[in-house]
Amino acid sequence: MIISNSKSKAKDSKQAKLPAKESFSEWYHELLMTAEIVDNRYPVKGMCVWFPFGFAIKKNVYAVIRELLDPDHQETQFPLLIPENEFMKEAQHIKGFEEEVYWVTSGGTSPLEVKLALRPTSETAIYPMFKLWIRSHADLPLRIYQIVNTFRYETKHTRPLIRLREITSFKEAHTVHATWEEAAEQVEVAISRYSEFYRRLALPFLVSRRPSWDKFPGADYTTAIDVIMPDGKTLQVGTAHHLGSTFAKTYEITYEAENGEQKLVSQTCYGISERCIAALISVHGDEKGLVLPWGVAPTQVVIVPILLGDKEKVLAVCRELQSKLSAAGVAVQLDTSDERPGAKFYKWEMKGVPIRLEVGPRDIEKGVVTLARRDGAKKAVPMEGLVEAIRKEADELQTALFERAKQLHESKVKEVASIEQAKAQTQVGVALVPWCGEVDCGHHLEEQVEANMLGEPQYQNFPEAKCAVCDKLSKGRTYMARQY
Ligand code: 5CA
Ligand code: ZN
Repeated sequence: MIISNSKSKAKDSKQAKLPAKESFSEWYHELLMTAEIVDNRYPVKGMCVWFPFGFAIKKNVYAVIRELLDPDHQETQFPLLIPENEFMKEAQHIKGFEEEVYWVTSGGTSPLEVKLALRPTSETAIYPMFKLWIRSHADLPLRIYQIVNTFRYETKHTRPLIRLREITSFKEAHTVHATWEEAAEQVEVAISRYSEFYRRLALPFLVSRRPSWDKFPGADYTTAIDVIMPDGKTLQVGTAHHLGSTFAKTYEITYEAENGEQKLVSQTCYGISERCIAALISVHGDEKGLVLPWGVAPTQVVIVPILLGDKEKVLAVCRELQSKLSAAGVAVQLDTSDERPGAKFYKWEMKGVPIRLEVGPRDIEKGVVTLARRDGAKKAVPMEGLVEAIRKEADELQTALFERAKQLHESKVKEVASIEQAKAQTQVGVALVPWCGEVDCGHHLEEQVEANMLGEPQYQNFPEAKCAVCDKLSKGRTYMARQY
């Protein structure tokens, strides 16, 4: 057991109390340490250490991403270092990342002839290779992804999992297509895979098209997924970019079409980072700690023996349950440590374990166990058919978590008509603002509302309304929020 901070010395006997979730920032930082997700004390700003327990959650979460991408993407790995000449080829891209790049300038005591960039993202590492790999239409579409660390010298306030200088778990997918339209379809596919991913985490989200001034450097357009955090600020937890042929031109990525013509490819890229874990723990967690959906919990069921009366008998029954569940593929732990049951409850609640089974002499007499779900539901369940009962509870927990999160999400999004209303609403959540789509009106909105434009909601239609700035009638809307 890792001692994560000075307070945890006392946590054996008492409930490790987190700050109220209303003080979200304090709650978040305490939770990361007390539940042993990441340790922010590493002596380089913006770089965190995964505790083994946090890493176990991350492994499960990224297994879901892999499961969703693997049917039609190939996982791969490119080098971390990018030669300056390759990095400096694409002007728009340089402009976007110039201030964020770490450079390697020497090998030992010898200055390098060509400086090497630590990838802030890997377009400029991957696309020179795509030029070599792609010859003809038969090589398309090409879809690859890698899960790697990337480095960004962020100048805004850094935060564990949210704004890092070393992003440890950057999942970046890069696809290549024969036409612009096919690439546009791929962006939709990316968004639907990400949507499924966040549904698996029981997280509601917004999908919007970023305004032109906030798109990815070098992209034709950017579609983004945002989660509303408990304090009403939004966290961008995934983006899909249509790159058009911008990089294809720069890196000369062409293919021979069926008629023998050489054509430029169209490309997309889409990414997710450990921000998904920040969203997961922030939305579902409570003052007792983490609340994890069944599918990503390192421990899905914990068995706590209530050692009264015939202790050996109780333990024997617990062990039998443990092996039964384990054989059914459930990640189960039997807690035989010598803490009191109450202390064990607190400990496993902090770890977000979805289901706790309490087994005591009286339960055994009745042929039941006491099942407590992390969202509070508690009941006696017959030992006969326990595996099925647990699966049903796991499904119900998933639904309950999603419903609770959805209610909160919906309560934080409000349609407004004016700049004043937008300003008030973005203090507590997300404002849906009528916007004619003009760039000038957009900039005016951001300045006057003092919040960011997330952009146009996707897959929704709205009736005509007056633009909050110029009064022009249009069906256009934009989400506005204070962003992490
Ligand atoms: N090459 C593209 C697609 S892979 C790209 O780099 N897109 S990005 O810049 O939008 O990054 C992808 C996602 O990574 C973002 O949507 C955001 O969720 C996450 N991200 C970006 N910067 C950071 C950071 N400093 N710390 C943690 N996550 C980050
Ligand atoms: Zn307008």
